[in-house]
Amino acid sequence: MKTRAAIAFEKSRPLEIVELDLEGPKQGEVLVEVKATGICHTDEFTLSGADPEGLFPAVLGHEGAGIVVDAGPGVTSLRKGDHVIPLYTPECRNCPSCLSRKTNLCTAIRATQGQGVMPDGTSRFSYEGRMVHHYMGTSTFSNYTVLPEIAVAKIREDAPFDKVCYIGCGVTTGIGAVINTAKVEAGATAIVFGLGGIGLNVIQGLRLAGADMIIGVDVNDDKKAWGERFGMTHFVNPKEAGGDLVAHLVNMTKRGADQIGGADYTFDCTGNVDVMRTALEACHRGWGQSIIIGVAGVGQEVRTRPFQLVTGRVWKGTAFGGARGRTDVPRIVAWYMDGKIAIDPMITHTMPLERINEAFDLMHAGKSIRSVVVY
Ligand code: NAD
Ligand code: AHE
Ligand code: ZN
Repeated sequence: MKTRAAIAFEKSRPLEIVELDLEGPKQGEVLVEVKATGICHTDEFTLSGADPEGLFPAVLGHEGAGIVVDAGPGVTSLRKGDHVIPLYTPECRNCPSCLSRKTNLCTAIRATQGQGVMPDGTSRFSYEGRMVHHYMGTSTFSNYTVLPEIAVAKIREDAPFDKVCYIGCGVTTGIGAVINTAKVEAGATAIVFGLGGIGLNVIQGLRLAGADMIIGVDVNDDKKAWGERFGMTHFVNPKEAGGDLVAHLVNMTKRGADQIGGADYTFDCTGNVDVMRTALEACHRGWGQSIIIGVAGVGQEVRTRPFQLVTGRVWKGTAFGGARGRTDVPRIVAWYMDGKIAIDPMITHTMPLERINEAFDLMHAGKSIRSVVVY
């Protein structure tokens, strides 16, 4: 069949809207009509050429929602008409990682996913006879996409596609980082670095968990009002921290008889390795945990004095907020439908596929929180 899609032919070039050839679903796969897709900073990261796993040409996009329109042989848990969210972190419930109950990082199809192909080693996408890569196993910048059954969460039918697509990455990552990875407790003190599409969801997760002090840090002053809307209690622009951001944040979080400062939890939502270091060092000695969410480009490495860890600070990372997609995503959709979490105000722009490059321009200019393409 033919499908309208935005292709990344090469790094750092605008996406091109073309008619692609798409093969139907094979064993264990489903064909999904994507109704809407968000544009996450990670799409930009890969398009920029910074992603060590980046492959071109590719159909990017990993934050979608849509409807199953066909199922290949052997598919048992989905059928035509099901409303779904594609999962870049699948949940096979059978691999050693799924069975460990210690991680959400299912390994069933991770190798082929990283090679831009389906689990049988081939791509379903082609253009003018040339193979086009899948991306993160989802490729939601195509109106139709093929997905392995284990990489699809079935959701309720009354959930609006143009909003719940954001649960396919940003919402789940931010809230999950708080609840699943950090396991933040009521009364905690937290610092969130980077108040974009992920950071604001960390903030709403912290409010949900009952954190007392929620400090937001961003180089863009416009983000102060955004953070406050979702529960941020204090804002810091690093430029106004007197040259030593760690000392400034530690000072702000001083409490107790010994007046030792530092947050119980910090979250990097920037992907900047210097910010990651600041986030770790702004943690409370003895127990503070710093969670890395941002993804850093090829060749980038984190650094700190080992003494920071010797004195009890903990460095952790999280992918997809530690969520097990087929189990957790339908629950997060229900939280949204019940009004427990906000999504609508964070979707600042919607556009047709033809204007998808504007979403990247808005992101670069710091003018959007989330842009969503509606097919
Ligand atoms: P975004 O562009 O919407 O937001 C980034 C924010 O960081 C912006 O507000 C920007 O002003 C701010 N910022 C940039 N440099 C800063 C600095 N030095 N100090 C403070 N603030 C700074 O991006 P997003 O969609 O929120 O994504 C954030 C990061 O999370 C990206 O690296 C993305 O790739 C990553 N991500 C990771 C996961 C995961 O599963 N681990 C999931 C989604 C996104
Ligand atoms: N491919 C990159 C890393 C990119 C990355 O870390 N991706 C996150 C999701 S970001 C979603 O917006 C992730 O899930 N990572 C775990 C995994 O298995 O990919 C690189 O550095 O090679
Ligand atoms: Zn993402």
